[in-house]
Amino acid sequence: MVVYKYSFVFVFAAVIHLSPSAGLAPVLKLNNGKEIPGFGIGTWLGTNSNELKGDEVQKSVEWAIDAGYRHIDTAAIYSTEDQVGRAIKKKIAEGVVKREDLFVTTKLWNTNHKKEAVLPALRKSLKNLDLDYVDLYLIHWPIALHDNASISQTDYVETWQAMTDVLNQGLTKSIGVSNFNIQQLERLKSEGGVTPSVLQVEINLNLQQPALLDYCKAQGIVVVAYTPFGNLFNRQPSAPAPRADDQRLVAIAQKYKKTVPQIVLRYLVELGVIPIPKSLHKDRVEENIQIYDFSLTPDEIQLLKSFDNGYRTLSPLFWAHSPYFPFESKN
Ligand code: 1BO
Repeated sequence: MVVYKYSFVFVFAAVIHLSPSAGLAPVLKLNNGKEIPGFGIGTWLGTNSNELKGDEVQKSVEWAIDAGYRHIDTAAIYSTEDQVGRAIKKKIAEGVVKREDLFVTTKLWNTNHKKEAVLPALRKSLKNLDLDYVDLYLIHWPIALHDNASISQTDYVETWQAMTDVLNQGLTKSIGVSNFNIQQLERLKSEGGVTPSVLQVEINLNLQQPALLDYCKAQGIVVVAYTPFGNLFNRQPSAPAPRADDQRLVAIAQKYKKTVPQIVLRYLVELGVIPIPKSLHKDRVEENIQIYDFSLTPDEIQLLKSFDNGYRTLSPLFWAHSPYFPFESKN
């Protein structure tokens, strides 16, 4: 599904970067013929983050666009859509990019799964973003909630049908889902009529999800990887190895004159998924996307593969009694 073969990715990436509007990452083709940049900036500050402060997300998106990112990920629940919108507006006004150069994703929150709630929720996100359309609209979770946060029995197939309606109205160019499992994707295909273009899930060294990736590849569904660093920075101290100071990873990083996070991001790109790392630090935003001038050897890939042990950093067990909970009910 990768449009440009790795053998000339370096040359291609270098060439397209000469044009100010083109991005640094090669693009992948979606199952509806549209293109998605193969690397993005995330704007979810995580479950442990404090309240959003000032314009820190806006700044990170501005740095990202300047550094060659063309794919921006947000969601209604992140409360970052307005900052993403302001960053986009600023970079368009400065002439760095045009709207059509950017790929913007947002997501439907769980309290808006009833079919009549989907269109108003998307309109609200568009208003927050100050955009006429998004490139991708995702159902954030297969789990539906009532406004008081209790579990609702609304079936995600009903939600998916409303997603196809907003697609047909042109308010989004593509639709997809996040945090769905294989059985749930199968149901969308057989009962929902339209195969999602994208699945966004947690993918990192501890959670590589090979069966899910094989399934998506066979179905032509592009996979976007959130939390790409997993536990590299000791996010959950009890979580399994590796950490960023793991000597095996440090040795690979030194060999390519890269950092350990860059090695991990390169590995994810070679797995065929689209990482969306977030950072509020300018140097890291810039560094993260600099992964298109080297590739890993089969032995290095084997080592990175060996860290997969199915460990999730995000498993919202407080929703485990939903009939649509997508994960194992124990971590
Ligand atoms: C609750 C947010 C999970 C990652 O999108």
